[in-house]
Amino acid sequence: MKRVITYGTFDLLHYGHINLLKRAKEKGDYLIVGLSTDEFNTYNKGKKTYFSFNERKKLLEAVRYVDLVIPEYSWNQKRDDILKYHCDIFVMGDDWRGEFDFLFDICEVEYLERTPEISTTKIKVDLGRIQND
Ligand code: C2G
Repeated sequence: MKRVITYGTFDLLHYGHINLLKRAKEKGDYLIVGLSTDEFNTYNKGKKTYFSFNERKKLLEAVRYVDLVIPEYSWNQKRDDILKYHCDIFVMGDDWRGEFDFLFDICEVEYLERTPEISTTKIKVDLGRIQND
Protein backbone atom coordinates (compact mmCIF):
# COMPACT_ATOMS: atom_id res chain seq x y z
CA MET A 1 0.00 0.00 0.00
CA LYS A 2 1.41 3.35 -1.10
CA ARG A 3 0.75 6.04 1.52
CA VAL A 4 0.57 9.72 0.65
CA ILE A 5 0.59 12.69 3.02
CA THR A 6 -0.18 16.36 2.58
CA TYR A 7 -0.83 19.33 4.86
CA GLY A 8 -2.93 22.46 4.86
CA THR A 9 -5.57 24.68 6.43
CA PHE A 10 -8.33 23.78 3.94
CA ASP A 11 -10.63 26.57 5.11
CA LEU A 12 -13.79 27.24 3.06
CA LEU A 13 -13.06 23.96 1.26
CA HIS A 14 -13.16 24.62 -2.49
CA TYR A 15 -12.47 22.86 -5.79
CA GLY A 16 -8.79 23.88 -5.74
CA HIS A 17 -8.39 21.91 -2.52
CA ILE A 18 -10.38 18.99 -3.93
CA ASN A 19 -8.22 18.97 -7.10
CA LEU A 20 -5.13 18.76 -4.91
CA LEU A 21 -6.54 15.98 -2.72
CA LYS A 22 -7.71 14.01 -5.79
CA ARG A 23 -4.31 14.17 -7.48
CA ALA A 24 -2.52 13.39 -4.19
CA LYS A 25 -4.66 10.28 -3.69
CA GLU A 26 -3.96 9.21 -7.30
CA LYS A 27 -0.28 9.00 -6.33
CA GLY A 28 -1.02 6.08 -3.98
CA ASP A 29 -3.67 4.09 -2.13
CA TYR A 30 -4.06 5.92 1.18
CA LEU A 31 -4.08 9.67 1.78
CA ILE A 32 -3.34 11.32 5.12
CA VAL A 33 -4.06 15.03 5.55
CA GLY A 34 -2.24 17.03 8.23
CA LEU A 35 -4.87 19.67 9.02
CA SER A 36 -3.67 22.91 10.58
CA THR A 37 -5.12 23.39 14.05
CA ASP A 38 -6.76 26.67 15.04
CA GLU A 39 -3.77 27.53 17.24
CA PHE A 40 -1.27 26.73 14.48
CA ASN A 41 -3.23 28.90 12.05
CA THR A 42 -3.44 31.80 14.49
CA TYR A 43 0.04 31.83 16.00
CA ASN A 44 2.23 30.30 13.28
CA LYS A 45 0.49 30.88 9.95
CA GLY A 46 -1.21 34.19 10.73
CA LYS A 47 -4.39 32.78 9.22
CA LYS A 48 -7.86 33.48 10.58
CA THR A 49 -10.15 30.64 9.50
CA TYR A 50 -13.90 30.78 9.04
CA PHE A 51 -14.39 27.14 10.09
CA SER A 52 -12.89 25.66 13.27
CA PHE A 53 -10.48 22.73 13.21
CA ASN A 54 -13.29 20.28 14.05
CA GLU A 55 -15.54 21.70 11.32
CA ARG A 56 -12.70 21.62 8.75
CA LYS A 57 -11.85 18.07 9.85
CA LYS A 58 -15.46 16.91 9.34
CA LEU A 59 -15.49 18.44 5.85
CA LEU A 60 -12.22 16.75 4.88
CA GLU A 61 -13.33 13.39 6.30
CA ALA A 62 -16.34 13.58 3.95
CA VAL A 63 -14.04 13.85 0.91
CA ARG A 64 -13.75 10.50 -0.86
CA TYR A 65 -10.00 10.90 -1.46
CA VAL A 66 -9.12 11.42 2.23
CA ASP A 67 -8.45 8.38 4.43
CA LEU A 68 -7.14 9.97 7.62
CA VAL A 69 -6.98 13.50 9.04
CA ILE A 70 -4.33 14.28 11.66
CA PRO A 71 -3.65 17.63 13.39
CA GLU A 72 -0.89 19.87 12.13
CA TYR A 73 0.28 21.85 15.16
CA SER A 74 3.87 22.67 14.16
CA TRP A 75 6.03 23.40 11.10
CA ASN A 76 8.41 20.73 12.38
CA GLN A 77 6.26 17.61 12.64
CA LYS A 78 6.38 16.41 9.02
CA ARG A 79 9.42 14.18 9.34
CA ASP A 80 8.02 12.45 12.44
CA ASP A 81 4.59 12.07 10.80
CA ILE A 82 6.06 10.56 7.62
CA LEU A 83 8.01 8.02 9.68
CA LYS A 84 5.14 7.33 12.10
CA TYR A 85 2.60 6.75 9.32
CA HIS A 86 5.09 5.09 6.96
CA CYS A 87 4.36 7.54 4.17
CA ASP A 88 5.93 6.98 0.76
CA ILE A 89 5.07 10.31 -0.85
CA PHE A 90 4.76 13.86 0.49
CA VAL A 91 2.62 16.11 -1.73
CA MET A 92 2.03 19.86 -1.65
CA GLY A 93 0.78 22.48 -4.05
CA ASP A 94 3.57 24.10 -6.08
CA ASP A 95 3.25 27.38 -4.19
CA TRP A 96 5.45 25.46 -1.74
CA ARG A 97 7.90 24.24 -4.37
CA GLY A 98 11.31 23.56 -2.82
CA GLU A 99 10.21 24.23 0.76
CA PHE A 100 10.07 20.58 1.73
CA ASP A 101 12.88 19.09 -0.34
CA PHE A 102 14.67 18.32 2.92
CA LEU A 103 12.27 15.37 3.25
CA PHE A 104 13.81 13.73 0.14
CA ASP A 105 15.84 11.38 2.32
CA ILE A 106 12.75 9.62 3.75
CA CYS A 107 10.10 9.87 1.02
CA GLU A 108 9.29 11.13 -2.45
CA VAL A 109 8.44 14.85 -2.47
CA GLU A 110 6.03 16.07 -5.15
CA TYR A 111 4.69 19.55 -5.80
CA LEU A 112 1.45 19.65 -7.77
CA GLU A 113 0.26 22.62 -9.77
CA ARG A 114 -2.15 24.84 -7.88
CA THR A 115 -5.60 25.27 -9.37
CA PRO A 116 -5.65 28.80 -10.77
CA GLU A 117 -8.38 31.38 -10.11
CA ILE A 118 -9.61 30.05 -6.80
CA SER A 119 -8.45 30.63 -3.23
CA THR A 120 -10.02 31.06 0.19
CA THR A 121 -8.94 34.71 0.11
CA LYS A 122 -10.67 35.26 -3.25
CA ILE A 123 -13.87 33.71 -1.91
CA LYS A 124 -13.82 36.05 1.10
CA VAL A 125 -13.15 39.13 -1.08
CA ASP A 126 -15.83 38.23 -3.61
CA LEU A 127 -18.39 37.55 -0.87
CA GLY A 128 -17.51 40.89 0.71
CA ARG A 129 -18.21 42.60 -2.63
CA ILE A 130 -21.56 40.85 -3.03
CA GLN A 131 -22.60 41.95 0.46
CA ASN A 132 -21.72 45.56 -0.35
CA ASP A 133 -23.50 45.57 -3.74
N1 C2G B 1 -4.23 24.55 -3.28
C1 C2G B 1 -4.30 24.32 -4.64
N2 C2G B 1 -4.99 25.18 -5.43
C2 C2G B 1 -5.61 26.25 -4.90
C3 C2G B 1 -5.56 26.49 -3.51
C4 C2G B 1 -4.85 25.61 -2.70
O1 C2G B 1 -3.73 23.33 -5.15
N3 C2G B 1 -6.29 27.10 -5.73
C5 C2G B 1 -3.45 23.60 -2.46
C6 C2G B 1 -2.29 24.28 -1.74
O2 C2G B 1 -1.17 24.40 -2.61
C7 C2G B 1 -2.03 23.30 -0.60
C8 C2G B 1 -3.45 22.76 -0.28
O3 C2G B 1 -4.27 23.08 -1.43
O4 C2G B 1 -1.21 22.23 -1.04
C9 C2G B 1 -4.06 23.39 0.95
O5 C2G B 1 -4.06 24.79 0.76
P1 C2G B 1 -4.04 25.73 2.09
O6 C2G B 1 -5.13 25.33 2.98
O7 C2G B 1 -3.93 27.15 1.63
O8 C2G B 1 -2.65 25.26 2.73
P2 C2G B 1 -1.48 26.19 3.28
O9 C2G B 1 -2.03 27.31 4.08
O10 C2G B 1 -0.60 26.48 2.13
O11 C2G B 1 -0.78 25.21 4.35
O12 C2G B 1 2.70 22.82 6.42
C10 C2G B 1 2.07 23.12 5.19
C11 C2G B 1 0.95 24.11 5.38
O13 C2G B 1 0.03 23.65 6.37
C12 C2G B 1 0.24 24.35 4.07
